[in-house]
Amino acid sequence: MNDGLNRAKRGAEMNELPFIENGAIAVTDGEISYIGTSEEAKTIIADEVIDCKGKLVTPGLVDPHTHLVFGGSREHEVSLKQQGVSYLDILKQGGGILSTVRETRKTSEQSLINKGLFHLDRLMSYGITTLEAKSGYGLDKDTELKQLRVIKELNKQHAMDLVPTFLGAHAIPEEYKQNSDAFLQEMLNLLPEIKYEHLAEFVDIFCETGVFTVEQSRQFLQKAKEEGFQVKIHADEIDPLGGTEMAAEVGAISAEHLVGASDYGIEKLAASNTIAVLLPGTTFYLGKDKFARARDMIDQGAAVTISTDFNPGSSPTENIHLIMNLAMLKLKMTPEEIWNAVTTNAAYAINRGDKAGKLMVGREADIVLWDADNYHYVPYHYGVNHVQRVFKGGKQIYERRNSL
Ligand code: IZC
Ligand code: ZN
Repeated sequence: MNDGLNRAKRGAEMNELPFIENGAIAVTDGEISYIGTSEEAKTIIADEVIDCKGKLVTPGLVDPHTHLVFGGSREHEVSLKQQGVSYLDILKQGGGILSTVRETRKTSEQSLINKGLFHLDRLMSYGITTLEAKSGYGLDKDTELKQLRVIKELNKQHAMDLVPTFLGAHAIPEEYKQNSDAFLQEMLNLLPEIKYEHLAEFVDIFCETGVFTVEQSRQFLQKAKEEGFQVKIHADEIDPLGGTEMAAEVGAISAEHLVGASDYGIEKLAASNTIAVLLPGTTFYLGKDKFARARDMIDQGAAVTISTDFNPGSSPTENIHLIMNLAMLKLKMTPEEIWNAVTTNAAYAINRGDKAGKLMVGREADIVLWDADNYHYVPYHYGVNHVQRVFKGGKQIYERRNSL
């Protein structure tokens, strides 16, 4: 609903969730033409009426951080993890992201499209109607461009809206092991072509021990900005390097993970317009005890969103409802904060705040009908799918077979 804001909700605003008891929505030509009480809606003459009595109805969800397009999978690394080999050690040994890079390089464009459609259908079944998708499993010109073209094609072929991010700086490929600066320059050299072909809206980098330093990341993102891109950053995911404050300093649209953000980083973040994208599913799947400090961030006034981080290594799940459960249990977010996080704030984190994440007259009718009679129920009943029906631009794109 219209909250009167044309930016992400921050701090205490996140705890305000506008909702209508006994509400009704009318859709005309794919757009919302009425939203209000069902009493007032009685005068509307409709071709088709969907009875939502006793059901929660929300905007389509937005997932602001996925690594949707990849070859292969990484279940073979689970036993290594069980033996205590860390995520970053697996990467150092040439596995992890680099294993997915080898698979993605040898997978055809058509196979990546088929695989992407499969995962998109599953993401859609959880009520997601808009999502961000990153490249980053090519680390060479041909494969990075292949991934971005696949994302463009998926956006055409699938009902969901995809927003592309260039994450060429996701890891240091074997070929550049001794010269990460030269590799970053090679990725920067791709930007004019990416821009010209509208293949990405954002540029992202993995700032982490053994990957790219804070200074390399800062310079890389500044150059990407000069090329006309908005920037994102994987920051302080595993080691606390100070990427959080750097994201605020370079004016990143969003900073992702932030598990190791320092007091200073949180302070800088809260004073900036950078949106914190928190990924509790990843922390859970990496087997860590310490989660991102969402409470401190929100209480100090930051804008926060959450995401699946869907990827084959650190978060192999499309289940955004599980992420909502974890946000409640581990990030100590309130149901109101969680719903704002997966709708309007997620949309702003990918520059779609004026299109997605709110139910408003004049907007595309991206609507989810839930098997729940109140919004507290979804983060509470954990690990399962609560969606009954999903509509994109007024058209039904998903329906559960047996519903309550
Ligand atoms: O494939 O491991 N953190 N990138 C940075 C990832 C997780 C995805 C992966
Ligand atoms: Zn990521």
